[in-house]
Amino acid sequence: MRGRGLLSAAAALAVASLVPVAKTDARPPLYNPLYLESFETDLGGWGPSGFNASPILVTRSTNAASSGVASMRVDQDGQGFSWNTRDEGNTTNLSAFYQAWNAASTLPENQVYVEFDVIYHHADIPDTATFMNMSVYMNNPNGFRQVDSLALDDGAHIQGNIDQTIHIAIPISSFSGFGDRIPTGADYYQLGWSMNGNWGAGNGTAGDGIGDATVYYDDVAITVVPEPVTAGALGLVGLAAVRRRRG
Ligand SMILES: [Ca+2]
Ligand SMILES: [Ca+2]
Repeated sequence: MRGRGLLSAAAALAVASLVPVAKTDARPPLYNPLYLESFETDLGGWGPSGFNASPILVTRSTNAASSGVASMRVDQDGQGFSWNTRDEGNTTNLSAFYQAWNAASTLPENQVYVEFDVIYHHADIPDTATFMNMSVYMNNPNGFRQVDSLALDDGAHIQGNIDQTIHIAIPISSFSGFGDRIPTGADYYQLGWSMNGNWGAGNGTAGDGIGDATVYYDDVAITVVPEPVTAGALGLVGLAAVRRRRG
């Protein structure tokens, strides 16, 4: 009897491991934020990219959030890849977003991160899809660079209506291109991202719930890895510890 019980438990575990689980990876930025937008009062500088391939609608929403009560909602009409969102800091608006990029421009690219939460709320994603993912781009007078294949939402989660939140944290050095290419005092700095997936055809209008897929984004941040403790400071701490022990 006992043996059979153990076998059943093992079988249950094996079954459980095959069932997709709800994944909540929402978290505050991992590193020190130069810029943080949680969409609690408005969209900040965020809106449509202006070069989206599909009809889109970008709005502030309280349907889903990873911090506070609100997030940025993007409805895309019709499946496929489309660059949907954008913020732009420039020498006219001199926004917090602009100041953050200008400050980041003087740092090594592997110490500056783009972070945000991607919220897949499956009541707003057609069950026909077998995948959704995204690419992130940055654009400034030194060029357009991107990172692809981020934040995968697979068919098991989509068809099972199992919501998940995925935290993105990518160093600037991982964007395609090479060298330190964020210019200081640039005319403009842009950041944005795409949606992509195979949920079927649209009807030409975003936001009407027909042929649309919807994704929410929250806590968009530009962050900096904290300064490591210098070897000199570590040496002093070590010396103090030795002195205390001897004393
Ligand atoms: Ca929020
Ligand atoms: Ca539609």
